[in-house]
Amino acid sequence: MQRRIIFATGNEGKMKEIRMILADMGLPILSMKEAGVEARIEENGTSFEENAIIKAKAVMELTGAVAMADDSGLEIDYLNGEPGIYSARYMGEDTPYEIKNAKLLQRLEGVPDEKRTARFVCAIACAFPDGRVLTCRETVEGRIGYESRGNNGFGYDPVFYLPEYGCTSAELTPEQKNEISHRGKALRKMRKMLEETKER
Ligand code: ITT
Repeated sequence: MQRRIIFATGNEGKMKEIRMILADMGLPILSMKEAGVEARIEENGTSFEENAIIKAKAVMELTGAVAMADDSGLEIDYLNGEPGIYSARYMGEDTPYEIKNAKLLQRLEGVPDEKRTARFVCAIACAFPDGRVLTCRETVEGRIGYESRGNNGFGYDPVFYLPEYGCTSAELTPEQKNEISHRGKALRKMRKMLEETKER
């Protein structure tokens, strides 16, 4: 069987970034769609790691191939970590991000700079057919801005302000975002873990 990794995500924004970040991995990275996997996986874990493992294992079991998954989200300190693991489901899965982002800005109206701290979190899980599972987690720290800005990226990027860059993550180029993002850092860490365990 040809060696490949199936990425257990239905999120096109994530998949685009994953392809760029793992471009030099040396083996094919297929989306579920490309692998012909159709699955509605219930993410009923209580942490990013648990949900990443649930998704990776489900696709590994369906295909018999090595499967990876990304579970990620935005934690806003002023909102006690909301939306967190519920980031995709916040205000409903199908609600446009212009509305979700506007709601977050409204909930932080009048909140001063120093209390607007937030981070994107990304947990990556890799599930092997022999039952082993590897996980890792990375974050990127920032603040919730005062308005939506930028057209790059996806999801909450337009309201995630990076003070060191003076812009939101939706105003970074895809290369810049992948260099510093929770997802970029976590996927590079996972690639290293795979190389170290020689399980690529
Ligand atoms: P899959 O489970 O199919 O991968 P999903 O979108 O449901 O897709 P998650 O459950 O991991 O994935 O939810 C992640 C959500 O967190 C995502 O939908 C965005 O709302 C947000 N998010 C994660 N990473 C982000 C990023 O880099 N930029 C903007 N928003 C992000």
